[in-house]
Amino acid sequence: MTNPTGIGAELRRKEDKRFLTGRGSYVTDLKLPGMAHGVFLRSPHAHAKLVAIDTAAAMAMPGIIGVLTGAEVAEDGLGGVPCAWGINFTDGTPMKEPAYPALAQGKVRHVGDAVAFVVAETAEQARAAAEAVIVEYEELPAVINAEDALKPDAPQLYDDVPGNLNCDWALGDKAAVEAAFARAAHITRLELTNNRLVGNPMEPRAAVASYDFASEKYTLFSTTQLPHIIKLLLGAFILKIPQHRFRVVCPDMGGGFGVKQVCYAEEIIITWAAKRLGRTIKWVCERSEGFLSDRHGRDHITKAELALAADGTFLALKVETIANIGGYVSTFGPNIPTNLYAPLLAGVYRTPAIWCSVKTAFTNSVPVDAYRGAGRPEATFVLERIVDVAAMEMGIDKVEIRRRNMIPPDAYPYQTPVLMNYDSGDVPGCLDKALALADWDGFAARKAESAKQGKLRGIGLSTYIEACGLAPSRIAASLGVRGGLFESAAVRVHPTGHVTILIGTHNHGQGHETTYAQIVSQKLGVPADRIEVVCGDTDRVQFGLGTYGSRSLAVGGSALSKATDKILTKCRKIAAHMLEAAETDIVFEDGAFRVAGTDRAKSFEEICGSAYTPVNFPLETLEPGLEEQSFYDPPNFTFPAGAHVAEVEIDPDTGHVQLVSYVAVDDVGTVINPMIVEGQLHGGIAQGMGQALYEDCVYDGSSGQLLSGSFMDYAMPRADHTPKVTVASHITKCTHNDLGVKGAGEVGTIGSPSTIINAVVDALAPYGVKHVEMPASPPRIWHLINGARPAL
Ligand code: MCN
Repeated sequence: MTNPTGIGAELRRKEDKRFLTGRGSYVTDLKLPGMAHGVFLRSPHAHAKLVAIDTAAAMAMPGIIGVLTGAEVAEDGLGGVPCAWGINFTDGTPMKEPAYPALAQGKVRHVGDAVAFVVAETAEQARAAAEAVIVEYEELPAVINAEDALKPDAPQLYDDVPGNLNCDWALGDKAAVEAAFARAAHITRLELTNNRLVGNPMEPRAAVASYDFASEKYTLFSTTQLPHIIKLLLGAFILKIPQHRFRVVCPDMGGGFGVKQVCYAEEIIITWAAKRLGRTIKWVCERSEGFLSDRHGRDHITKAELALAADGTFLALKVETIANIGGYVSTFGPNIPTNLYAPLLAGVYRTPAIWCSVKTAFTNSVPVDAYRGAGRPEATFVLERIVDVAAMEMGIDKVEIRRRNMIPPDAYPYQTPVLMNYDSGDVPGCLDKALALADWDGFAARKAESAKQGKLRGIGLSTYIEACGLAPSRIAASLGVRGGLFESAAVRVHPTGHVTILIGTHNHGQGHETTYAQIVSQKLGVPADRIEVVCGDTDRVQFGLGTYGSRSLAVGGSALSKATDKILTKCRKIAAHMLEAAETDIVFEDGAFRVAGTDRAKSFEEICGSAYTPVNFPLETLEPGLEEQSFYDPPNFTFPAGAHVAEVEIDPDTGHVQLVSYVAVDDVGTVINPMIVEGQLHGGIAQGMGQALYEDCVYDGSSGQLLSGSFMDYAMPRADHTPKVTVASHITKCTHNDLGVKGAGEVGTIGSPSTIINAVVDALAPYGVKHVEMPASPPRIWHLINGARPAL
């Protein structure tokens, strides 16, 4: 019998009822007794010496409770903002990791760097007092562009980081690549930039912190994707307090997109200040403040070369990237353009030799960290762009060149030359489906139709593969993760048969309350509306490493599956005892435990009730209660993959690009909820479209001022920019988790920028255009069409 709320059901999201009726509970909604309000005073300069800070006038302002600066931070020996994932130079020495004080000390290194925390009875009073803090700066020259930062005469951000070089990192076999280039029939060269982005989750960051002097316990409510990691990093390593005296809670959250997966200076300061000032404090980030202090994403400059045989077979790929990591090392910062980038440069192709070098550079800009896809969209962009250019240069059809080089389904498991061992996949199958759904062969007619309207039409194709489901601890540790990367889930079955799931991932838009309930519903036969999911509270959930890297289902869901199996095992024992049968004779079907081949059965609810009323139990062998947990560390990443096709129309008079259709065929393994996966795809593709066509984080190169610091200058994609998106599945199951699942949270963002830019370049083929930088904005396209230099 099919379970209407089990795996594969198109169940509407359980959590949406409270969101759509305004009953969500967000950090910003919190009003705690005696709560004061904090405001961060931020540097207006990109690079300056902090000469003096005078807080006397601010301390005399109405309602003021305290003004804290780097001096107090130093006085209390408070540790700096931590990095959880380090990288090494090619000679094995660790990256340069200068101190990142939570309030600036001695210097500021980007506009928006926090210099003081002002606390008052109301937010207005705190803002007014912050205006009264007098900071004397001595301005220094700034550097924003990562390539410039590495030049010999560039302004130096740190005395102990020569040449602003955080790390010079490499992966792959350079000698093999050079040998392949020496015998190549053709070499395609491409220089490209992956533009800097601002995440802009719907809900800006916020935090409320308190300290209870009786229990000596801190509580931090924060908009974070990883409450337990914050508890560990901030509690154990920065505040140096016992773990049981620190609770971190993230209730409902309006999106994260990677921006909220780091340990922020603001979280450190507000928690420390709550005790130091003896008050519960709330801080809510303004949208414009978020532009200057949320982690940014991407920002690469790359030179890529692809060596090919005369028939278009890929022989080797060489990639040299300079990645901007901003003014400080962020929690996962240097790891994104290295470990999450270079190992994905093989894509879905059998390129025998790959070498990638990455220089990570400090600049006077906001620190760069994860943004949806984190490293993998950048790799896909390099690869899928250079493949298109190679096809163009060699006169080979762009579908055909991909087919000739693709890993065939029977070659899995497939070991790439850059670390990854793909366990399963069928990208040629995805490609066939995508081309059919997009009516690839009918494009010429549509192009002719557009031409009649005076429009240029282009079609673009891209494949992708990504590594997600972050864990595996052992692989992650070998790549520099400072700690494990597993996940935990507990299943508590109540005497009535209702179920509570306690899980270490965090739901902030992905629909976990629904999909986790579906997994348990499938296994226990309990309808999903009798199952609740608890996450985001370190005092309630045993442990967890949070949500990022599309890991929640593959790692958290697998832990949940294992914990639920343990419940079933115990239920069988109870049923065997109650039915006076051997445990091996008990089968579980249609919601009841039955003695095989008989009509003697006990319903799931009866078993649950018995678990809590064990009067007749053999208590020496069977414990009362029904609660199990599992800590799951997978053996490998999961590798979602797919093929996407986009069509664009360009107005040659204005340079405006309209995305007119988009087809995505993805392999995310077993689909738990097709509607949720489709929603994840739609959101991810909209974000990729944002990067390809609209969004650009622009600094003034000399002053270091952020020019795109509001929604007036930073163009977010809107609903009316988005065409109908056709989503389809082509499934191969993950071979190493029980559910056969791969991640789905980032695939849309990974596959779409290259697909859309490939379509834009195709439309501009009559003008001999080989590459278009992102975003393909109207001025940039207009200048390309009109033969002038590309504008900003
Ligand atoms: N799913 C499924 N079947 C699959 C794969 C996934 O039904 N085969 C479901 C999952 O059960 C889950 C959702 O799809 O409900 C996404 O699952 P998963 O791929 O495990 O990704 P995570 O839940 O770990 O989410 C993280 C991912 C990332 S890294 C970013 S960034 C991102 C994203 O998800 N940020 C988001 N999607 C987002 N969606 C919203 N609304 N808001 C964000 O901030």
